[in-house]
Amino acid sequence: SQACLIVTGFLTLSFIVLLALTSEVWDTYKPQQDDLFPRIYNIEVLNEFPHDPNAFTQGLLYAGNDTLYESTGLLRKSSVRKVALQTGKVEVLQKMDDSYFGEGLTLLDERLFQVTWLKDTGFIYDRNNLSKVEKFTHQMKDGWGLATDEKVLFGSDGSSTLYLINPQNFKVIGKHIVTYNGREVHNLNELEYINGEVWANVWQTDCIARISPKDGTLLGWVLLHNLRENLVRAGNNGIDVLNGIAWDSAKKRIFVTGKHWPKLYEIKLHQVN
Ligand code: DDQ
Ligand code: CA
Repeated sequence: SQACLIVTGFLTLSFIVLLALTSEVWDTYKPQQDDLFPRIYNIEVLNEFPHDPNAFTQGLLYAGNDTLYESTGLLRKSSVRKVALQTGKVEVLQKMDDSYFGEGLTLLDERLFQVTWLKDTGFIYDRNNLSKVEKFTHQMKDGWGLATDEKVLFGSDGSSTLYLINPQNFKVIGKHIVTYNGREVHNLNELEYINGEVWANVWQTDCIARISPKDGTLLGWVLLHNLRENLVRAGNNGIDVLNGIAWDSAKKRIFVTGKHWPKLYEIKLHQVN
């Protein structure tokens, strides 16, 4: 009948209009190149090494020659250490004054720079004997992470801000707020400068954020939950969070550990997306 024809015609027309609209919507929202960021990585363990389970790791770096430097926290237990990678043995230990809580650590011009928790005081140590050579004051809200590209210091204070700091006078020369999906990434903690990026442990997560030091763009997320989960499954119930990233630029090795972790891992990344 005629009514039937009209209904069929209307339905066909609606369908065509809907199709056109959908494809237009798709054109607008289909993934763009930028949506490939951030990249997501999981990890493979290439090697594991012993790590002092008494170390409440707050700063970690690799200094060549299978040698790591580590800053540890907790009141009355804070320290700076020179550690042998292969054995985990602490070769030189500098205990901090009882009132200081050791945090981020980095090596620049043969000197170790360290910041401390809940204070704006930092210390500089001689890399060989770990003797304290200087004390400084910084302008961050707190002292959490520290790293360097050998020109500036990168700092974190537990907020979403990545600081660029002049290593001569400790003035803040730049600041970037790190965001992901429009939200600030808070709790930026231990840092490492790796191949033009700043990597940051995000406190109380098993994730490392890969950040552009140019503008704070979040370039990627590294997912490391397996490490802590496997340690707990193996009976290490007292361990705290993942914390501590070190980079061997010569051999391109990435090391990670955690607070009170009995192991330190060399890892390799695999991109997931
Ligand atoms: N920070 O690394 C996130 C900057 C500080 C961690 C402070 C953890 C305090 C633990 C206190 C435990 C007392 C037994
Ligand atoms: Ca580090």
